[in-house]
Amino acid sequence: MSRNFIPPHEIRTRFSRAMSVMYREEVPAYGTLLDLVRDVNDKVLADDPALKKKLSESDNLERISEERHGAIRIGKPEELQTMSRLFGVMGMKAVAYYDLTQAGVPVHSTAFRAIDAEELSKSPFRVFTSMLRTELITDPDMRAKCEEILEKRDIFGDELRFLIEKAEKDGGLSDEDTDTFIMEATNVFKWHEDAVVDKDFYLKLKAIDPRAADIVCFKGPHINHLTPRTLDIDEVQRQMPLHGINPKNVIEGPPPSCPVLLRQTSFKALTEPVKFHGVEGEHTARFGEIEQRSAALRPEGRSLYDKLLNEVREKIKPALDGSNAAEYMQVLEETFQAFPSTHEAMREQNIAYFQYFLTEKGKNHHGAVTRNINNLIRDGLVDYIPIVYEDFLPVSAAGIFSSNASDHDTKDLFKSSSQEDFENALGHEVLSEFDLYEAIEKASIDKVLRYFK
Ligand code: OOG
Ligand code: NI
Repeated sequence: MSRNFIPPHEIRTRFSRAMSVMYREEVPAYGTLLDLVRDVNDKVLADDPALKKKLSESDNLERISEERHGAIRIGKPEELQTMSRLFGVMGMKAVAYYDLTQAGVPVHSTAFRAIDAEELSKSPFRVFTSMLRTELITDPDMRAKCEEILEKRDIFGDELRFLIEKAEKDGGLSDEDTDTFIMEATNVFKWHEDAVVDKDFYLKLKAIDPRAADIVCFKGPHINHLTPRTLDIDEVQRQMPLHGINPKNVIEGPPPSCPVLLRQTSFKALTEPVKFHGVEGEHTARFGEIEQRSAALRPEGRSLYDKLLNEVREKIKPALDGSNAAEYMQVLEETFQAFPSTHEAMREQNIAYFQYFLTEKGKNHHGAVTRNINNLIRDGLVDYIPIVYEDFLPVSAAGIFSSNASDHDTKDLFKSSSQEDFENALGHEVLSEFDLYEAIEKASIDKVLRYFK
């Protein structure tokens, strides 16, 4: 790479900051949430010097409260392909496939993110990207109209296309080009108050599916939420109402006692004024979310997680009015007693991924040892920490769509799984998240074992 090029992780960081500034301006409640997250994080660190020390070794404390993900929804394969190239400039690749039709939402998705350990530690910022499946709009007339509207639009513009091509051709972007690139890229995701359809069409499409209306009726794929990292999600959830923001009823994901995957919650999507060809109306889509991440699970761990979560849902579904929230959390907690609660147990049962490193004792050790990772751990020469889960909760993603976009219960409307269709639209395959975690784990084991050679 030329010396004058800005490294992809820096473009990614600048992009996530620019998005944060824009979104705070667009959605003041999001700014309030960010302030709250920062206050709670500061307090957690002040109250727990050991945690502060530990985090200062692995994370940049100044950036602890920054955004970790955002989400967008797009309308056609050409947009997905260009999106893939746009995120590619920032070192982000399509990882994992999420079939949201399983929850009655007519989209399927991937997450664009950095993939290796070093890049992730520099900036883990990721964007959950969903594409509308117009073929699931059953009314032929409405479907044709949606496709016609989407066909006509160009959400990127010439300048941005030019810079994407330039970055691909030259292998990077200069500082100046990076500034323009960030400005243009951020623009793609900004809010447009003026819808591109009339109010009747909007209402008709919204009645078919509110997410379809969110995608088709506006000029571009406005960012629909950003999500900073919190060190105490239960506390932020508790405090949201005290700051005038209205949280969802329950935190999604595993219970507090089970440090796997991620837990997340958000404030309910806001109803905002928009104009339909000059006619006043409103639209509900945008919100603010928080996340707390833990261990990435192997397929076996994921199956156990899914199984237990399904058991929970068979026993109790969180009511839309929040009336059974406490009971839900209790059932969740009880059901997940069947899940190992310590990382040690997860390692023994081989259900999570770990990163291995030399202890001080290991670094000072001279002489022969058996090159067996378990013995090295037993002898205190090697230790391990879980690999952080960098992806999304499929069920949880669906939960977000349904509880934020409408008040209807999630329906099991569409049933087909179609990763292949998605990959055809994308123009290439998505990466397997499991393969990526496996590679990070293996590289860390190899490195440790090489030391004792
Ligand atoms: C995406 C929802 C997925 C998450 O945190 O699970 C997501 C959407 O609402 O468009 O961001
Ligand atoms: Ni999200």
